[in-house]
Amino acid sequence: MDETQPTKQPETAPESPYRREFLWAMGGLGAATAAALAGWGSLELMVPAGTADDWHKSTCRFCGNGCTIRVGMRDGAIVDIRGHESGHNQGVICVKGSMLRALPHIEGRLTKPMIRNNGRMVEASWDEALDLVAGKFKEVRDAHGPDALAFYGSGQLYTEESYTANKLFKAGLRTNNVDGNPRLCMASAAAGYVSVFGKDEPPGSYEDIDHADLFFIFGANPYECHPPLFERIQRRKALHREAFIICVDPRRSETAKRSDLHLPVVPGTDLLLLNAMAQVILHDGLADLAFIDKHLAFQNAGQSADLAAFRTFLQDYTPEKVEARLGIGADLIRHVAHRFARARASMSLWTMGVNQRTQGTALNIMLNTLHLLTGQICRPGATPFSVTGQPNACGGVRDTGSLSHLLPNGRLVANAEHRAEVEKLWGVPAGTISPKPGHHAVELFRAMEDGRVKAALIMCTNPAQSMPDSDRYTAAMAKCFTVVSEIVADSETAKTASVLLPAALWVEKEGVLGQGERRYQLVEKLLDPPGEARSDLWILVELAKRLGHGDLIKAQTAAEVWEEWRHFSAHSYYNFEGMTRDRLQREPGLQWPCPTEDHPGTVRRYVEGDDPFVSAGAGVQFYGRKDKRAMVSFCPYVPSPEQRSDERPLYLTTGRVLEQWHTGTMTQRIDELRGASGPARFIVSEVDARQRGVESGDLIAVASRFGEVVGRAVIDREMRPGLLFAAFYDAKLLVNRVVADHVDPVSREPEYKLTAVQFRKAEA
Ligand SMILES: Nc1nc2c(c(=O)[nH]1)N[C@H]1C(S)=C(S)[C@@H](COP(=O)(O)OP(=O)(O)OC[C@H]3O[C@@H](n4cnc5c(=O)[nH]c(N)nc54)[C@H](O)[C@@H]3O)O[C@H]1N2
Ligand SMILES: Nc1nc2c(c(=O)[nH]1)N[C@H]1C(S)=C(S)[C@@H](COP(=O)(O)OP(=O)(O)OC[C@H]3O[C@@H](n4cnc5c(=O)[nH]c(N)nc54)[C@H](O)[C@@H]3O)O[C@H]1N2
Ligand code: SF4
Ligand SMILES: [Mo]
Repeated sequence: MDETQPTKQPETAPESPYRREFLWAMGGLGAATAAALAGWGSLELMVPAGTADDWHKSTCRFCGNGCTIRVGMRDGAIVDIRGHESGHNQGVICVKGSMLRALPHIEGRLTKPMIRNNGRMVEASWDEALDLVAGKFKEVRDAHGPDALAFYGSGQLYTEESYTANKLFKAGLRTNNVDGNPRLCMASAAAGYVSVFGKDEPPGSYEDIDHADLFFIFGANPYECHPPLFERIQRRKALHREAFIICVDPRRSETAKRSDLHLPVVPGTDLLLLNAMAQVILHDGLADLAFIDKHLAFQNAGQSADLAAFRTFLQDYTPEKVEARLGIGADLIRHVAHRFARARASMSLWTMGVNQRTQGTALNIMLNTLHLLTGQICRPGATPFSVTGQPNACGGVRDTGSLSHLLPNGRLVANAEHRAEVEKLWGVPAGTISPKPGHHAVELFRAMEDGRVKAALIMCTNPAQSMPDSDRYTAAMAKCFTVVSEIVADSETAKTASVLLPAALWVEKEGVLGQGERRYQLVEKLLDPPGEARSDLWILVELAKRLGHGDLIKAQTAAEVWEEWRHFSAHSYYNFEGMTRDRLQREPGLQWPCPTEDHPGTVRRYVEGDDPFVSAGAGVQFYGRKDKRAMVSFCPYVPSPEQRSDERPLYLTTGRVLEQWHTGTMTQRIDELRGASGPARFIVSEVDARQRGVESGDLIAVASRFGEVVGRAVIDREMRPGLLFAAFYDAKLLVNRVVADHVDPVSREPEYKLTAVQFRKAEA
């Protein structure tokens, strides 16, 4: 293993900081202002460049924006972080990225393996811990079969780690119970792309922002969640006056406040808007009929259909028929449909307001469909774009097929041909991979609850805090033999673990991250991990040996796994064989397809001259499906199972704030970030608060049919009545105890965005 020697690749120093760069580091111009207003210790960030002795190209480990950064080091420690000017993010990073220098030193790092003994965690050696885990896994498999085992991973593991875990469990232990937090996040986006294009991952790139005239931001809050993207949109607008930003969000989010038009839809109803826009586009002659004729196919409930049938289907969704339920007037719907279709280039950007819905797949299909109907696709600036949450949900999990129904590069567990291909590439006997898809995330925790799953390896995720209906699933984990690989000793999940394994984080290990625009970037090792912490790859390799699968998991270092995986990809449309380690070290990321070492990577997919898989003379070709057409499916609106009633007259919606990452295990331990966001609170409207005699700062009890939590309320004048918002970063609030766990029937992603609740003033 290359665990001991940092693989440093110094670069030249960045130019000295100037004001704009400082603002970039603050998370976009607007974010800088917000941070200043929030009393953010802004001087913290003004470490002048030059205090560092050497600089290293790296990648931020937080969000799916995947910012390329420079890490400044002195005397073996990280002293500075800057955005990399040659990166796709053009030097821009946000507050979380700029605080990465503090990450390795957060309090409470786990430095030794721990084993639960009579209810107490006691320190153990690696040999003791790994022998115990391997022994228990074998015992469970022998007594109950391989499907009593499971792996629950993360879009924050490196590609080499997810790939190895997937291979070990599916081809070694022979269970497809491999799932992870991308199921809670990107599953609906992936299901949408596969349904429409036959292949996952977006056709366009961030670069499209520089060409778009209309930004259709739908169920996303990039001002807080992807600040450099929103800054790029604002820059486009500053340079190009016609650019127009529409934001569709029931909440007046920070992004909505900065948009030209905010459509505050009734929570959970926005498929009505997309269907109505399609109706208007076809009715008012705004469709690109030549494009439709050449490139699209239609289906209704699995049966082949046509454009005429689609028009008829949409008759139920005229603006007049949807306006009352949607909460947006018919004229405004028409106006938006016309703007979308008529813009020179329209770009849609969407995230969890769309994916985390029981109609998440349908919403994704319709967002892609609006672009197809109008020909707003495969041109600079014209593209549907699902923005990704985690730094490696795309590269590490979707592309490697590390979900329970998938095999690498878009192949399916249930498809015999796909299994045979993968068995051949992995060099295992035919019939090794089980034909039965494993459990998706929610089902996996239910299987722990009722004993179908008896032992699980959980890596780089904190489901006790991030799963919906979290009390239920925390109890389920406590019943199971759970092995948790973590960087801190006291995450909510670590508290339930049978065995805790200390993990190296970010630049304490090496690996590839694949962000949201098909771009793969290398993170090189710059620091040694504390104590006995080891990389997740090392843990998987050592476990494989003890489970008798050392022959299968031959590649043991990140570089060796990457070589195997790069060649594997050549047998698919995900081909990135041209991304050698050497290129990834030199270049600030490459976008696949990238089949050869001299290929520059693909900015626009399905476009001739850019995408190497498009046939000569085709212009645009949706080659992902056999008929080489994109598929439009009819998507009837189905109301959410969570409906407001007299008993629970409000919706709780949940999400994120700028300075905090997910369950807060990292960002809550960095003073500047914790100070900036403060503790998590329930944001309530003035009307709802007054009705219940609640003032800002009061404790309230919020109850759903899943549970009750008590937390502080903050009245927000701009909050719509009937809606509450809370972020889930605070272990003292644990809002997911009340969040509903209904899933989308196709993607199996939970509907975090809608829970019917009541609240009342609570006593201290
Ligand atoms: N600061 C920060 N940034 C992050 C993360 C983080 O933890 N912190 N996490 C990363 C990850 S993994 C992810 S997945 C992304 C998430 O990024 P986003 O999806 O942008 O963020 P969320 O806050 O989850 O939700 C987005 C919006 O959905 C809206 N919404 C709720 N219900 C509905 C609805 O019915 N319709 C519509 N149209 N909108 C609705 C909410 O009001 C919210 O403003 O962020 C990534 N970036
Ligand atoms: N209410 C509500 N809940 C949600 C959502 C929502 O919008 N609302 N969003 C969902 C979404 S989109 C997502 S992506 C999930 C995220 O949910 P989680 O993945 O559970 O949240 P994280 O805090 O990112 O958990 C990562 C864990 O890995 C640890 N860690 C960090 N680096 C490493 C490493 O290198 N190795 C190992 N082994 N451990 C490491 C961290 O300390 C942390 O405990 O939350 C979901 N839950
Ligand atoms: S958190 Fe996201 S936006 Fe912020 S620096 Fe990191 S990758 Fe960039
Ligand atoms: Mo996510």
